[in-house]
Amino acid sequence: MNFHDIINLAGDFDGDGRNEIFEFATGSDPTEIELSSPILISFDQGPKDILFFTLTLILQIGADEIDIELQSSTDLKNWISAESVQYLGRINNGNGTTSAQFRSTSPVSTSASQFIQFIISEKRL
Ligand SMILES: [Ca+2]
Ligand SMILES: [Ca+2]
Repeated sequence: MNFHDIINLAGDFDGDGRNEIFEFATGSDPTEIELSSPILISFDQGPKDILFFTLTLILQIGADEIDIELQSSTDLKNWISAESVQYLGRINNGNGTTSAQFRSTSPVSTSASQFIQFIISEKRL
């Protein structure tokens, strides 16, 4: 970000480790250091007390210029589109953001190591 309204999406004006496109996508302030994470990790209890890995990502409502892709990997080298992750829906947080929830389709107890990453990019028109 600079003072001429030309934004470098890869820049990090406030130095909090979140670049400008990430700040925009998650609804955080690009001029203030954030202390809370927009990504929450938990476990969701399914049928028969089976646990599933669950991710919640806070997103800015109306950030339609952004594409978000979910990818998974078992080795942190090879990433594929995350078909093993199910989108559960969104909850409106009442502050201009929503919490999008995703759940692994593999129970924790039967899963090998699984890594998830979000790819946030500018939508190509
Ligand atoms: Ca930042
Ligand atoms: Ca910030």
